[in-house]
Amino acid sequence: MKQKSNRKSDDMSAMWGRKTAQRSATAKRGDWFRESKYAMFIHWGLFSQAANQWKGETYHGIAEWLMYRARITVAEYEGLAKLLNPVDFNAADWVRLAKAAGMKYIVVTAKHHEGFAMFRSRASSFNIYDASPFRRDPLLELAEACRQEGLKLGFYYSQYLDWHEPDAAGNDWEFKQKGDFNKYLHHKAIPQIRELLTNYGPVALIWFDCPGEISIDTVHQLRDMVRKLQPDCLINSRIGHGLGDYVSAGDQEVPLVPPEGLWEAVDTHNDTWAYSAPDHNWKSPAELISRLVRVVSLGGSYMLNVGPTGKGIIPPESEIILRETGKWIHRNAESIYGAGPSPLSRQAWGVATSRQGVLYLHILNWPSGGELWIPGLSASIKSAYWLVSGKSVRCVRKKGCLCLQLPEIPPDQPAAVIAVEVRGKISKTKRQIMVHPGLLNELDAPFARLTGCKHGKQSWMEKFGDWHHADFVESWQKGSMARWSFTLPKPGLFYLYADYDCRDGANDHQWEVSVGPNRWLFPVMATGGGAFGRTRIRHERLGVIHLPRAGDYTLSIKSMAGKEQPDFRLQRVTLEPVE
Ligand code: JFZ
Repeated sequence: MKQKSNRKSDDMSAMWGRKTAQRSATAKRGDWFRESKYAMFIHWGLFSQAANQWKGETYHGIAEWLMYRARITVAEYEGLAKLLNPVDFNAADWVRLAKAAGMKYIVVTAKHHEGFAMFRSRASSFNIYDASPFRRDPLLELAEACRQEGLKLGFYYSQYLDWHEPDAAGNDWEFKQKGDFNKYLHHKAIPQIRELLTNYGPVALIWFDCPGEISIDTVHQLRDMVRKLQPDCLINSRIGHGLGDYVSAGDQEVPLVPPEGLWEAVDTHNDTWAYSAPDHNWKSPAELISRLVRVVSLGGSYMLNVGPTGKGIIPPESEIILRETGKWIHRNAESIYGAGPSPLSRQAWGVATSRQGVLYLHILNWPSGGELWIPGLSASIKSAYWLVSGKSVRCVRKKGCLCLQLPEIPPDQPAAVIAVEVRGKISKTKRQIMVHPGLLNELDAPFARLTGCKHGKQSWMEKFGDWHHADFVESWQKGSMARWSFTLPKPGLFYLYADYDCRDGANDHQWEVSVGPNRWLFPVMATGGGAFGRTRIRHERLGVIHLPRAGDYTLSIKSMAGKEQPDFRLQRVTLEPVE
C-alpha cells in the first residue's frame, strides 16, 4: 500500500510540475503582448477592391461582409480578383505609420471569410499572387518590413467561415447542401495556416475568428500545429473552446469589467473593418486615446484597425489621425507601455495606470474648480508631477481623499497625465466611487450592489456590424434593489438620469429612487426594441437631487409593488452637476 501511495504522490507532483511548466510557458509566451499595449489591425482583402459598392449599389457597415450581404456568387466574386492590383502598396510605409502611431505589432488579414488569400498559397489558387494581376506576396513584404522596423507581425485567419468553399461554413445563399467541413479543413484551412507559420518567419500571433461549430478536437489539432511550428506564437480566444492564450473582447468593445487574464480590445477607426467608400465616421485622436488608456487601465491591449484601399493605400484620414494620436502616446509612453492596470475604481475625471510605486492619472475630463479628487488611495505620497513637463503638482489629503491642485488649462491634450509616486505597494482600493464636483458622474451597472436582481451583458448590432455592448442590472423582482455607494467631497445639486431599456413598459409599475434626503417614485417608459437583438436605451432625467453635505452616500433604485414586472434593464444612473 505504502509503495502504491508513493507512486500516486509522485504522479501528482509530476502532473503539477507539468501544469506549472505549461502555465509558465504560456505566461512567458505572453510577456511581449503584456508589454506592447497598442497594435495595428489591418483588414485588407478582395473586399477592399469593392469598397462596399456592388453593381451600382452602396452598402453601409462592415465592408468585409459585402459578399454575404449582396449575396454575391463565387463566380461573380472571383471576377473581382481580376481588378485587384494594389500598385500603390508599400509595406514599409504601412509599418512606419504603425511605428509612428506608437503601435508595437501588426495583425493583418491573411484570409478572411471571403476565402481569398492575401498571400501566395499553394493550397488554393484563389489568392492575390495567382488570381490577380498583382503577382506579388504582400504578406511576405510586410513580414520583411516588420523585421526591418522591429515590429512583430501576426496573421488573422478565418478558420471556419469561408464563403468561397462549398465544404466550409457560411455561404448559405449558393451552397444549399452542408459540405464536408473536414475536407475544407484538410485541403485549405490547415495547409494555409501551415504556410503562414512556415514561410513568413517568426509569427507573433495567429488571430483566429468566428469558430462557429468547429469541434474541440479540431481546435486542439489547430493549436497543436501552431505550437509545433511556432512555439512562441500566441493564439487568441476565437480559436474556440477556451483554448486560446488570451481573450479578444467583443468587436468595437471597451468593456467596463475586463476579461480574466491576458486580453485585448479590438476596435475600428470608423464603422467598418475593411475599406468602405461611404464611411467617413472616423474616431478622433481624443476618442482613440480615451479608449486606449481605458483599456490599458483595465490591464488590456488595444488593437486599432485600418482598412487599406484596393490600391494598397491606408486612407489619408486614418493616417493623419494615427500620427496625431501617436504624438501624444510617444510623449506619455511611460504611462502606457508595460504599465499595469489601475488600482482605482472608475472615476469621472478619467483612468489610471500603474507601475511599481507609481500611479499615472490620465485626466480625460478636466474638472472645473481647480481640484482633482481621488478616493480610497491609502498609500503615502512621495511626489506628484506632470508626466510630460516634470513640474510638480501640489496634493493634500482632505476628507480621506487625495486632492490635487489643477491649473485652469490642461497642460496636455487630449489627456493630461499626472505621475503620483507612492511609498510601498499601491493596493487595490476598496471599490469606492467618487462623485466628482463639476463632472458628469456615471454609476454603471457592474459597480452596483444588487439585491434580488442580477448583472447581465448584451452585445448587439446597430448598423450592420456596428457592434454595441452594454452592461445591465436585470431580472428585477418586487423589492429588488440596485445600490451605489459613493463619496462626495463637496455638497451640490445634480441632475439625476437613468439609462435603461424596457421593451414593454408597465405604467402601473413604480420604481423608487433614494439618495440622501431625496426619495421619490418614477414610472418606467416602454422603449421597444428591434431586430438583431437591438435595443433602444432611453436616457431619462428623473429629477434634481440635493446632496447637502460632503461625505458618503448610497443611491438606490428599488422596484416597488406592481402588477407586472416590466422587462426593465438599468444600464447606469448619472449625476450631472446643475451649473
Ligand atoms: C468578426 C468578423 O466577422 C468581422 O468581419 C471582423 O473581422 C471582426 C474583427 O471579427 O466579427 C465579429 C466576431 C465576433 C464578435 C463580433 C464580430 N463578437 O464575438 O462579438
